[in-house]
Amino acid sequence: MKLGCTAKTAFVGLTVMGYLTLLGFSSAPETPRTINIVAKRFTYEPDDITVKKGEPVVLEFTTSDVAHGLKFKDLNLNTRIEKGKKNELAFTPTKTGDFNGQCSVFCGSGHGGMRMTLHVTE
Ligand SMILES: [Cu+2]
Repeated sequence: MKLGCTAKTAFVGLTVMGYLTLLGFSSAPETPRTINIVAKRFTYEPDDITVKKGEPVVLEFTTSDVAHGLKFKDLNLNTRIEKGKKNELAFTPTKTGDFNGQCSVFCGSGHGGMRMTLHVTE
């Protein structure tokens, strides 16, 4: 039957897409990539991340001690990292380069040195 055949083809297609996704190939570039980052006095783990220009990304922050923040002045991004919750910063980089981020919520003596580097590649 024609309809059944189409359904089967669609199913096989979806299955192949599933495998490709598992292998790290995504057929849906609009699905944001998630990077988990843990903030603590006075660092981020990781503190050096690389993303691609035009690729939507979600930075998912948690703090393991007090509230922190993260600000990329040159990218006009700023977020608070509150205790006991996941703090998401979603964006799509539109320019390449190396960007310096720093904690934007006063968190103690090392606050001024709490930094992160974001690399945006082509
Ligand atoms: Cu701070």
